[in-house]
Amino acid sequence: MHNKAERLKKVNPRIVEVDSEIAHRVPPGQTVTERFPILHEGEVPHYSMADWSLSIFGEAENKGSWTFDQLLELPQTKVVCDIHCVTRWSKLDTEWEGVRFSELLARLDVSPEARYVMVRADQDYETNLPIEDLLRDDVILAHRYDGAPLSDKHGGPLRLIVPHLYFWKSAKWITGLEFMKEDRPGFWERNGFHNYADPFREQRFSGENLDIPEDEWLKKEFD
Ligand SMILES: Nc1nc2c(c(=O)[nH]1)N[C@H]1C(S)=C(S)[C@@H](COP(=O)(O)O)O[C@H]1N2
Ligand SMILES: [Mo]
Repeated sequence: MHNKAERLKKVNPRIVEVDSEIAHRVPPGQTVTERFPILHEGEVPHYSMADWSLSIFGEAENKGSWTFDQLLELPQTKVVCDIHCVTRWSKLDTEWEGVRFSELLARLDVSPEARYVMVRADQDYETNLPIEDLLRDDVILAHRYDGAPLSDKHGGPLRLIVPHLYFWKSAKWITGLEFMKEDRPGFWERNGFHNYADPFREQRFSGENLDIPEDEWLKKEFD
């Protein structure tokens, strides 16, 4: 671990060696960075807020859509959490603000038979999660990061934050929530990644390990 951090530090001076008291917060195989990598499929979308909405599909009585202002009228929550990307970077103590998924769910009258959600997002991105996981207190639809409106690159105007799973489950640029009785794999889940994605159990892949070099994320864009 020490050697790996030393090696990566030569490439990127802002890799952090964590104190032993907080080492338990870093999942196996992860390196902590102070920077904020920017990772996604496709181009960064730009929206006109007058046209933007979040749509509800599937097993819910209250289908239809929510404007940004309607979401802002719901109770707002701040979450400070660690995030872990499957490409092996983690970032500690990130601060987000938005609406708890549970607050929105309470207003949707979802069928008791619905147990999964497909989170739909731009650009042609989707990811699946059990509703049970989304009901945790620290799962939010975030529109602010680090005290400022969420930037386009990091998923603005609205992204999901699911701290306890690998960060690909935290879809940026969300456009809809589909409530489902049966589970169905999302974009990365169809492409070799684990269906559930617990970083502390290193649930990176569903079958054969995919060969992701440990420093691949260092070649991407950062804030
Ligand atoms: N819409 C969308 N959301 C996405 C992705 C994507 O490709 N498209 N990539 C995921 C992955 S793999 C990661 S690590 C995080 C990266 O978020 P960040 O760019 O804010 O660090 O977004 C996740 N959400
Ligand atoms: Mo990722």
